Amino acid sequence: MRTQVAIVGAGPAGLMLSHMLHRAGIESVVLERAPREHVRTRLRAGVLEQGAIEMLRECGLGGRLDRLALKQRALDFRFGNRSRRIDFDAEIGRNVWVYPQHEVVTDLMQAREEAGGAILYEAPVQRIEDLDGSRPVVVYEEAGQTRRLACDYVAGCDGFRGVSRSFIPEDRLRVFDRIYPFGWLGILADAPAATNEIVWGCHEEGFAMQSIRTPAVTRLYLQCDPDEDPDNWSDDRIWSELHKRLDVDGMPPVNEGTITQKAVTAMRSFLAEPMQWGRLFLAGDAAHIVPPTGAKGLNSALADIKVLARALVEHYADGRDERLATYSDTCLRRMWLVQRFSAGLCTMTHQFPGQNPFERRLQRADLEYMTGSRPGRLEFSENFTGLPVEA
Ligand code: FAS
Ligand code: PHB
Repeated sequence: MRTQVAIVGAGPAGLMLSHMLHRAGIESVVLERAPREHVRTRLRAGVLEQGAIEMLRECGLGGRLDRLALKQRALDFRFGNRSRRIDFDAEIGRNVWVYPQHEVVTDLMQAREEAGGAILYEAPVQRIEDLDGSRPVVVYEEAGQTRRLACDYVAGCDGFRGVSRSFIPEDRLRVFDRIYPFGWLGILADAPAATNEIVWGCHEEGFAMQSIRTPAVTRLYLQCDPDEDPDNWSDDRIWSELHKRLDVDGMPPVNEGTITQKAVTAMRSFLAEPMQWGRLFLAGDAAHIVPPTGAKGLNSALADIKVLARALVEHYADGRDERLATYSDTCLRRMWLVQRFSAGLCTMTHQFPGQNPFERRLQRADLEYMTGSRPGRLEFSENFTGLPVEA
């Protein structure tokens, strides 16, 4: 089989690239290891930056998004028994929207299927050959048979545990990694959120968050041990910790409801350089991971795809390859700023084992400055609502 762009992985990065290339008349084939419904229903990110919302709308994917996405005008920080809001509208005039990742994936799958897009599920990629030539070949398995897909370019959109990154020679690949000594216990509860805003509890007992999925479903997180077993957390224990870490005088307490989903997510900062090798281009979690604190995982994947799609369109439409040649530099310049923001927020808002009183007071001073000063509120708002994709 042959195509112009072979895409490994049908997560948001892979599907978005396939959609954008199709709109420019460029052929692609998406090869996905997992079954379709597994990919579509995975619960992950919840927040889209303004740039991601605009990108989805510009690509004709604004339909359900404009009906279901919940615009967020502020983020409410809770510490020292007080609520301190950072108002994005007032600080920067840009926003984020709550629109869960599985909805984005559903919209992308529907768009590709309506357009007759080639997405092969349960078709794991085993290896990629001839990346340094002009005709790479992606070798994958389908229905027990080994098959070969010849192409012009390969987009490695296969996530952190994918295979694409391994085809950059080990002596040329540099990885930067930090593993945090905590994770998040994430729950879904059948209850409207107590306030219509994302709330962060920066408490001495640990971080907590109230986010939203729909007007009737709340997404809540609790800092926990990285290898925590969700079954160790009874519903009573969960609600007791959420009240302790999020409730403050003068604000509605956390709204309890039936817990319908519990899972623990580990925390990591990871970045691989370069993000391209020969005719292979890495995008999204295949190249970088951030702790979910700053809500940057999904948004960074879409930002990479905006750069890669534009570069491939310029190649096929005008024969111009400058953007392909500088793809990695363009994405890494932005990704290091995203890593800085995500790691800094994680460090500022979470409790670290063995932290001494001086370090705890520095954390509190950081929170006071970020929420209590105009420069602090502006810097948070600029990063949280999304940095420019290409400087
Ligand atoms: P993905 O991992 O989504 O997709 C990669 C795809 O490639 C998968 O479907 C996989 O099956 C496929 N694949 C892998 N190997 C393959 C092979 N050999 N052949 C073919 N296909 C292969 N981000 C946030 O912003 N906020 C959050 O709250 C948040 N929570 C998260 C919770 C969890 C448990 C996880 C794992 C991630 C979370 N993230 C969060 C980050 C997440 O949203 C990612 O950033 C986002 O899925 C990145 O999208 P992709 O790069 O497309 O990678
Ligand atoms: C989420 O809703 O999953 C979410 C919201 C805000 C964050 C991180 C995650 O900062």
